[in-house]
Amino acid sequence: MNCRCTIVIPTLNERDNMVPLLSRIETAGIPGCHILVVDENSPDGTLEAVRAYAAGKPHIRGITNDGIPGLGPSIVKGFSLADSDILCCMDGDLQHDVSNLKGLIEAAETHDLVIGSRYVSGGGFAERWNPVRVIISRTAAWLARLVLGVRVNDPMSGFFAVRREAFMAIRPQLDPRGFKIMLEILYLLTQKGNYRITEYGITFGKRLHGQSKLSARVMLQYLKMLVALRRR
Ligand SMILES: Nc1nc2c(ncn2[C@@H]2O[C@H](COP(=O)(O)OP(=O)(O)OP(=O)(O)O)[C@@H](O)[C@H]2O)c(=O)[nH]1
Ligand SMILES: [Mg+2]
Repeated sequence: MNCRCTIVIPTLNERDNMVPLLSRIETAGIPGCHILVVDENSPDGTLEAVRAYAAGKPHIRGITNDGIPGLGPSIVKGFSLADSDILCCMDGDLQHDVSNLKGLIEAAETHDLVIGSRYVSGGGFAERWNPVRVIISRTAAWLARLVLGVRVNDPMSGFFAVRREAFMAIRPQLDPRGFKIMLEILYLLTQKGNYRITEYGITFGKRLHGQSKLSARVMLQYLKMLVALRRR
């Protein structure tokens, strides 16, 4: 998979979102772009839908996460398999707007980490978000800044691009069970210093099909991750 950019899409029960997402990415006009879907054994047939769509398209692949289960390990697995210069991650639920993809990837030509951000100029929400979710998101971001000292507006983002060289430099230090992998990458690159990090405005959409995986357990995992990272 030697190409300029690989877009890694972690999935858990996203069958109905996959064909619209893959076809939107294909028509977005991103040169030399490959897509790698890393599925968590979804019982709803997500992987089958991806493979059916990808038939005869060598630039699209769907694999199963057969290692440590979870979102973070799936992304790390996808990034580790891709040998493109730029590694990009986006959700499989259509909440990440494909029209932001080209700009995000282009910004990674001159930066080591580009964070798709809802809270910088050009970023925002496609429609009014549930106020409880806004409070959870803002609090989680504030905690990341407080505990880890990261100076970015949207440290929780799952829409980002990282240069492979930078990813490989911190790969041995990543917690294989890691949860908010972008935040972990950001923290490790910041600790090392000398990496070019920027935020790029993205529009965050509403989930159309399938269910959110955000739960009290996920929030607790996040708090544990902040403490574990800080202790390292
Ligand atoms: N491979 C893998 N993918 C996952 C796992 N959990 C969630 N995902 C995928 O990761 C992406 C983000 O998960 P979401 O549940 O949408 O999380 P979110 O966007 O923070 O929450 P919502 O705004 O409520 O949708 C989606 O593409 C999910 O299908 C997992 O354990 N393994
Ligand atoms: Mg989502």
